[in-house]
Amino acid sequence: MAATTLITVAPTGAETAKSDFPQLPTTLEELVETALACQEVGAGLIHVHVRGADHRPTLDAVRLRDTVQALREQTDLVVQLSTGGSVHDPLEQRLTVLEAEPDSCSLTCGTTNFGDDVFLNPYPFMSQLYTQAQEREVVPEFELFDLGHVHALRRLIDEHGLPYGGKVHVDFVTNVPGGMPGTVAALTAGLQALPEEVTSWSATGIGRAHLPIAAAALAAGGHLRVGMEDNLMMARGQQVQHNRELVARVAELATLMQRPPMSTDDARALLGVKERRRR
Ligand code: KMH
Ligand code: ZN
Repeated sequence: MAATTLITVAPTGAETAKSDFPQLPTTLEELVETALACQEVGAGLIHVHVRGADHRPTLDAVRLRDTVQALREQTDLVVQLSTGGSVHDPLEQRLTVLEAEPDSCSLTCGTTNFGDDVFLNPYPFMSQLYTQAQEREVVPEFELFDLGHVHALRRLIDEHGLPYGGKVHVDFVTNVPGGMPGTVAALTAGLQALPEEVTSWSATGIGRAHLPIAAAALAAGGHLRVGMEDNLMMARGQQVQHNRELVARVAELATLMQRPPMSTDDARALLGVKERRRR
């Protein structure tokens, strides 16, 4: 079991509207402030969805590049861009995210129902994203929403070999309406099916599954993802005011479990990311 815990913060996502939740960080200034505050309390990696001037999700190339650059210059966090985008983003445009040269990118291992929408990830798209990430020396994080996604990861590794950096890090995204439930049983089934090439794993629970999945992941030796992308409530009737609160809460839990937050240097080594910082 890892002696320390990688805490990923997913501060924004693509689903919540700024008008509904004004404390959601959507501008670059808010994102950098959030990243620094989360780093301060134990985050090692930031999973980023970029918003436009209208606060809506965008895959605009300039904004993506500026965001990566600002986070890289002003924080020590591993910078991961979402290639999932929003359910409305075309596959072709989702591939262009890699041009912004993030340290890491998400790679969802299959199509899934997503509430009333469909989050589309056909195998040829996954395969293209995998090989382009290898070529561009970007480390993928495999997002697993369902048991079938674990099986698809096996196929990707068999067909294309290991990702850039030689590590295989996966993240179980549980409790999406349409994906695996946020239960210990589902998480355990996923863990038992992981390919032996997997070197580390984390988990998140959407909404009410947030805390139970964090506790289960810590107990099972995994790492954690939290953030407003996944959960907007600290408790019933108590909204999250800042992503820092979610990171600080699980950092405390991890410390209590004698697996305190991992340093950003250790996070880089764990994931095998390329050194792109100019310092
Ligand atoms: N916004 C979801 C449709 C990812 O970032 O790669 C997809 C998502 C996964 O959030
Ligand atoms: Zn995401």
